Amino acid sequence: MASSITENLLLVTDSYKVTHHLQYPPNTTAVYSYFESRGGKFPCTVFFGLQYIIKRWLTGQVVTKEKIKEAKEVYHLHFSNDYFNEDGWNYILEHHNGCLPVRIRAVPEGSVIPFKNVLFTVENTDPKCFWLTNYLETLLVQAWYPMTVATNSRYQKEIIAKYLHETADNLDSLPFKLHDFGFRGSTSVESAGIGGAGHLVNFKGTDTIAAICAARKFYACNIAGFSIPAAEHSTITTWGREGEREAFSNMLNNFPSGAVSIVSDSYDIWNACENVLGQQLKSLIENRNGTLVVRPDSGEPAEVVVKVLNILGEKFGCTKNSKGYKMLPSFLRIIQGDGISYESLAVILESMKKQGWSVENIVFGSGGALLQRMDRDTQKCAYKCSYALINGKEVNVYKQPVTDLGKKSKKGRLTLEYSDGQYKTVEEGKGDPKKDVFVTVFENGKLLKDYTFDEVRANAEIDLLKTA
Ligand code: AOY
Repeated sequence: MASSITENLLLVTDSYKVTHHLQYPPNTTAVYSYFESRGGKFPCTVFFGLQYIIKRWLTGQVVTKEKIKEAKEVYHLHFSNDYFNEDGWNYILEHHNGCLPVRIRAVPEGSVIPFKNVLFTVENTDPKCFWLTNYLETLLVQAWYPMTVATNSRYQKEIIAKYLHETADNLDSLPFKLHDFGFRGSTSVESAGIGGAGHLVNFKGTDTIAAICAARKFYACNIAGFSIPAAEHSTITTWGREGEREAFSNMLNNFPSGAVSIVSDSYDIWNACENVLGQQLKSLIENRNGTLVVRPDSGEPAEVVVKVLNILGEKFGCTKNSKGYKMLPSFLRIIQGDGISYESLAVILESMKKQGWSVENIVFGSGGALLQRMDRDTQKCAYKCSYALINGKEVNVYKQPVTDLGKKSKKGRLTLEYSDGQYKTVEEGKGDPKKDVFVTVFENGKLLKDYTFDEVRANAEIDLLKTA
């Protein structure tokens, strides 16, 4: 039984690429391509996820007699013709033992790189396999997704850090301030795992177990994320409208210690906060050995959050922290997991601050906007050929469409240089190898560099949290 749509790398490409081996100039012996973010929503991109793709699809004997046979059949039917490069793949099987004669060089995973810089390069290592470099584009460009999730999540970390810095005693709670609710809104278990791991590069709170599995399997991380017991509407509403108080007290009693989250908007969030939690269950909450996290889940987030804080503050009392902002008692917090995105976050944080509430009081949950509401254009990710060897001559290859100069591509062999705290892509092979930050991560079927999740996290850490 096949465990996924296909295990056959020969089928993991766009149809047209199957025909490209017949289209390059005669005597092409090298094709060299690179991946970049050409711009987009965020000025820098967190490089993350290529290692998953390499381990999942490219390492070891990925070409077999059976895979060639299957691909030949599929492409014969698909094109009603025999465009499939059977000889080329048989050559790899026979001369490379089914391992890919390709080199991939990349910036270290977790690096935060300004757009318009090269992030990785790909080239064939056997002159007969010039066609393979861009056959792999389809698969390799899918790195846009974990990178874009990690990037969007990191920019949310930056905003939260800024507001914590202004309104909280310290930044200790930052790693748990944005919790991943996105599993159900992802398009597949695989996507949730990959994207959720992108979020965990920046944070430690997740309900997306697939992300924990991805970090374990592909980044040697024993446990990348944590969670706490939490209610969903069904576990509250099955007690009936008149049973909400009993549903709440049942939660508090069945989880007598530690943090527990109770979704409180099933009927009337104001009544739930003021009367049920703030009066009827007040002493149960105060005497419990842990933190109750109240979860509103509807309405205009910026308004609901402040109103819930005001009610809870009135009922349970509050203090002022070292920055002069209001704090609920330590056994009481809130979590807003509805309508959270990079954009809405800033609005909510600002409205909390304006009304004197420390951001320490809240944790955010995010689903659709964290793992799904983005595409390859969010960071304008692209893979382009920049160099070739044709008839033994080096050729600088580029595109420069008059209809969109933003799509201009780089020329020649590329290095990514770091000096004076700045990244710069140097073109046409003119780079200084001593300043090059690229690492050869894959060559001829072998993974040459294996990043741990801890290394990725350290590379991606925001400046406010960096310890000298
Ligand atoms: N989880 C913190 C722990 C998680 C969740 C997951 C969709 C949690 C809710 C909570 O407190 O309330 C998927 C919606 C919510």
